[in-house]
Amino acid sequence: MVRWTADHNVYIKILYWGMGGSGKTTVVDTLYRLTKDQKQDIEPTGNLTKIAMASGSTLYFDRGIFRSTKQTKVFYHVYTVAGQSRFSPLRKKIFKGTDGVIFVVDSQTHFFEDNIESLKELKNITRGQLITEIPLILMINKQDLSEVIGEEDFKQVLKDEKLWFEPDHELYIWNPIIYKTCALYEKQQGIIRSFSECARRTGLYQIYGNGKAPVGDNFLKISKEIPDL
Ligand SMILES: Nc1nc2c(ncn2[C@@H]2O[C@H](COP(=O)(O)OP(=O)(O)O)[C@@H](O)[C@H]2O)c(=O)[nH]1
Ligand SMILES: [Mg+2]
Repeated sequence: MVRWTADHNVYIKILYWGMGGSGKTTVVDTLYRLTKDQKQDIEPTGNLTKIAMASGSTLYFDRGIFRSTKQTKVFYHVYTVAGQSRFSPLRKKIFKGTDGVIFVVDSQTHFFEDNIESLKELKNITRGQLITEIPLILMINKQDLSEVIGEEDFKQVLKDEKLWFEPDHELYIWNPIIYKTCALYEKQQGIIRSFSECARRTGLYQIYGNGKAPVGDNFLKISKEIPDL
């Protein structure tokens, strides 16, 4: 839920979702380091909050707050969930109020089914809001490894889950973009791009769609002139 405060700041909540071990915490770490080191569209304000088990797995969640460097009143609250199945009730809580979801797939072929299970849980919690009210972006992560799936493989999953629209559908323009990524800092790929696209879409849903996916001729006409958020 996008919140406007009395000082006219805007808070947008973006959630990284995916099976345990897919790389969500690493993505946010790398996003933090990249935006702290160099001038980017967002910059971190404060440190990351991480609550982890001794093994390094996320126990509750991770959180970071980032601020748009172009629109300095826009802040992003970025969360990751703990992916293990026993944390399901907790994920439901963390999901509350989410404006945009970045689904992190572990691309290794042997995890294919686990990713689908995680997507089904997300779908269940969001009850039809994905894409229609909550923009969805995908990262097929760990592309630096061998034996990994490609965009087409996961596009088929989205189709099977009715999270993909054909060209004649008005929601076609909001089909999730599937980014090939590597979350490791040294080899990072697609980390900023995937975040920026999710952030951009959450902004457009608010400004032009009143919290829903903006559609129709009017939106298509103006969409060409929309500046970067
Ligand atoms: N090779 C490779 N390893 C990754 C990548 N992303 C994360 N990892 C590793 O996968 C493990 C789990 O990552 P983590 O971020 O804790 O996953 P989370 O459970 O989704 O938060 C860690 O050992 C990471 O270093 C990636 O893109 N490539
Ligand atoms: Mg984690």
